[in-house]
Amino acid sequence: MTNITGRVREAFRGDQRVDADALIARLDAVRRFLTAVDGLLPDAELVPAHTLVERAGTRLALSRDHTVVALAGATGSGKSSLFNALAQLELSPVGVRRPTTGVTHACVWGPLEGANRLLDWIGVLPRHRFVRESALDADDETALHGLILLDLPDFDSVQRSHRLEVDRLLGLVDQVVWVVDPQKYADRVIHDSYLREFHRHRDVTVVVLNQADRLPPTEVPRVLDDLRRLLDTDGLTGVPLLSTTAIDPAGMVGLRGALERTVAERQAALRRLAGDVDTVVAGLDELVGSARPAGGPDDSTVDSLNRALAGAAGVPAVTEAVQQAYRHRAVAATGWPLVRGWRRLRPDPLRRLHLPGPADAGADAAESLVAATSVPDPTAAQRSALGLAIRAVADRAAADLPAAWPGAVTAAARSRLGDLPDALDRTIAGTDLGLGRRPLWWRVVGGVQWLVTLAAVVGLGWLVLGYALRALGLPALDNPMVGQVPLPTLLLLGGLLAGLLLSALTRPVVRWAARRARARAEQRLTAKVARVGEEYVLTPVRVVLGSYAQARDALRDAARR
Ligand SMILES: Nc1nc2c(ncn2[C@@H]2O[C@H](COP(=O)(O)OP(=O)(O)OP(=O)(O)O)[C@@H](O)[C@H]2O)c(=O)[nH]1
Ligand SMILES: [Mg+2]
Repeated sequence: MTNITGRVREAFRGDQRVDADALIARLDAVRRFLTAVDGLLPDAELVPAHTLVERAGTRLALSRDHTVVALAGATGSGKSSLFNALAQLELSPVGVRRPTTGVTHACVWGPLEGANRLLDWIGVLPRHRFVRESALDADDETALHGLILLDLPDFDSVQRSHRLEVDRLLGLVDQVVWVVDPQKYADRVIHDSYLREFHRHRDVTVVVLNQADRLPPTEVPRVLDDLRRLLDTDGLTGVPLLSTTAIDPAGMVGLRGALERTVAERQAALRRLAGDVDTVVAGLDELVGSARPAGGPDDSTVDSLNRALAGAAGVPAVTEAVQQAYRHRAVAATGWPLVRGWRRLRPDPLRRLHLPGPADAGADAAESLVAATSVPDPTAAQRSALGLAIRAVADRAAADLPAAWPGAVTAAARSRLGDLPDALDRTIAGTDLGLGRRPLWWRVVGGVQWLVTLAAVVGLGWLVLGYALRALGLPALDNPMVGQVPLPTLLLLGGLLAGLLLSALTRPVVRWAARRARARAEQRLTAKVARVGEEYVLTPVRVVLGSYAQARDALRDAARR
């Protein structure tokens, strides 16, 4: 599985500009991703993406003319001193007692009004907001107009509340100036817990080695080299690294210049959010794969599902009943008339299953049937076969998906399991089993049976009459002869014989036609049951696969710088 964000990391942009529209499109893509996976993936994994979408939307809606820069670092590194030196006012207390700064202070260059909503959102209390705008030095400070500088508490604080405040603010500001001092610049806390975490925000990261005056001048380049090496290990190659001296205006020139450039570019907010999108996309990367998955399970898995559904729906029992019912009805219609009457006394096999009998047959009439059939409930074996077939559908459909998805696919495949028995039963009840019309040949054979029976009865009557007349000594009937056989005898024996012969000849035809009726019913039922499988099992699975494809495309778009 290739890494979508790998491309982002390779294509580090340095000072490349971030286009606001492109950023908004990437954020929209993250939003699309979240919509696509809603309810399918664990919420916990999506928290950073939700937070980003929410934060970015707010930040972009607030002033884009302001750049929020935070001074962050360990206690005593000189954040407040730098803050005051840049403001050229004693705004944030600098002390010897550690930690000194407990709440964030803000200094706004330019009018406060525009920045207030931004500071409300960031959460800097009004009494800790200051304005760096005076008529006297207005020109000197013009280059910093639009800057909102924050003096943060210490992130390595013994006070838990300080750390929480720092972590919260680091998620909101546009740029971070990490302040380190010669004693603690190699401290593990700053590198492991903070700088390394910010490697996707390289283009909004500045590192300053403050208190440079405390080092012999020849030592400064060596310490800077050492710090650069550590930053490279942190993944922060190429970030601006400066030395500063807060107590000397000359030692502030580099940092001031860097801030002026940041303010002039008005890119920090966009770059920060672009870095956030990179981070979020990288975190979501393992939730999507590289290959586009197939649209659903393969044909043979679907066939197995349909077979299992047919078994659970009682299709074999119904088709068996169709075959029997065909024979029953065919014999009742074409058999020897005496046998027919006896046949009719026996119940119709389809009626026993509460399926359409001869009178109410026909697809339209049957389609409206909602009442349950009496098709036997699925056996434990049929139920477990269905369970396995559904599982196989989910497994095959999710075969190419990353680890987070098979669970959602399986849940979708089983989501309507509870509705399946009723749906299958309604489908069976609503299927035209093909026994609605009485075939013409039944009527022809039935008619012939009546005729030959009639002939036999006439022959019998004739003979009985002849005997009776003879017994009474009356003149005998004149029996016409057919060849050597008298006509009444021929009618009786011929009629009986023809009837039996016709029955004997019809029987194999009925059996053959019953098998055909069964095959036809089986075909119809299987097709209808397959539709139930499509609606209740395959469609929910395809919906999840569709969501996956959308999520994957969306994340791809979000990764594209
Ligand atoms: N020599 C020298 N001392 C400095 C410099 N910057 C700060 N200091 C001193 O270092 C100490 C700490 O400075 P602060 O500005 O309070 O440090 P901080 O980072 O704000 O500390 P917290 O608010 O506790 O997080 C103070 O005594 C400052 O006077 C510098 O550049 N050179
Ligand atoms: Mg401070």
